[in-house]
Amino acid sequence: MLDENLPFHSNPSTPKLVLPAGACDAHCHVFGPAARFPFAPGRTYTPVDAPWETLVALHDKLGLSRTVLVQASCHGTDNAAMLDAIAASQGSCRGVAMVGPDVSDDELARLDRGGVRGLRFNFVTHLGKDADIGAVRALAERIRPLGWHAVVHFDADRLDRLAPELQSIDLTLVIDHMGRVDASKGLGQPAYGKLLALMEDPRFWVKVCGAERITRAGPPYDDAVPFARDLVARFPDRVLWGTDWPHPNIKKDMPDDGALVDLLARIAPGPQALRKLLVDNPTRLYWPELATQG
Ligand code: 0GY
Repeated sequence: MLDENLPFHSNPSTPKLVLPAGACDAHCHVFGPAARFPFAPGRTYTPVDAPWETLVALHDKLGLSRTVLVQASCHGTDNAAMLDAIAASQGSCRGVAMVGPDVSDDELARLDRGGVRGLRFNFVTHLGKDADIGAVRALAERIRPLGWHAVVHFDADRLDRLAPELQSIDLTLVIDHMGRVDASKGLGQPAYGKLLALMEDPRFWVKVCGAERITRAGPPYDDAVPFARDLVARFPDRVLWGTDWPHPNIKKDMPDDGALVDLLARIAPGPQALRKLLVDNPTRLYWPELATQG
């Protein structure tokens, strides 16, 4: 049975935290509208329509001025909705695409011109079949000359198998949603230790969003926030954050995006940590032409 997603929060709060100029939502999605950008036939869920205009209005309210759209499995390898949004953004939006192993060089070049700066690979049970690691490795060779990176989205139970495979890939690798560790098991759990071990390798980055995904306690995510805070403290120059709007596959307690922004006061306390997380780090990865040296 195809899962129908819940609608996103209808009236998110205005955050109390004032974000730095140029703050970037480095993980969110546009979905559809289905009438214009149909969903993939082989998808495991049907999202709500989540168009670019709605995301822009949300970002205005939250104090975010730049965006990284991440292709989600419900659109498969058809990146059209994302490319359309990037084109409308006048340079304030970049993207992470999904492609098949047989993607042509011309298509990669077209995606690059369209603002794509990375490829995403899923290793998540509820999203269907895992990406083929051989294909990931082959694509890594092809996208390195473009200056792209790979975003890897995995369930924490894949870490034992995946860690050595990912370590053998010569590319910057960004881990989604804090490696989807189970927050209720605490910072001392083996899976989190394995994530930290991966992060010791400077090629790895991690997104410290996803508190609403790794929590078992629910809002205000007191079990999950310590993981994000710990990662920011340990690896201040290789962390990213995003809203994950419109929150695909969240089954209850649809997040208030304003409250997610306010969590940043606990995740990245102090202006320097916040600026690295929201401005400097996403600039280096997605707008390298604007990054200052040193
Ligand atoms: C996310 C998380 C999810 C969905 C996808 O590709 C996807 O469909 O990533 C999820 O279901 O956990 O990053 O948006």
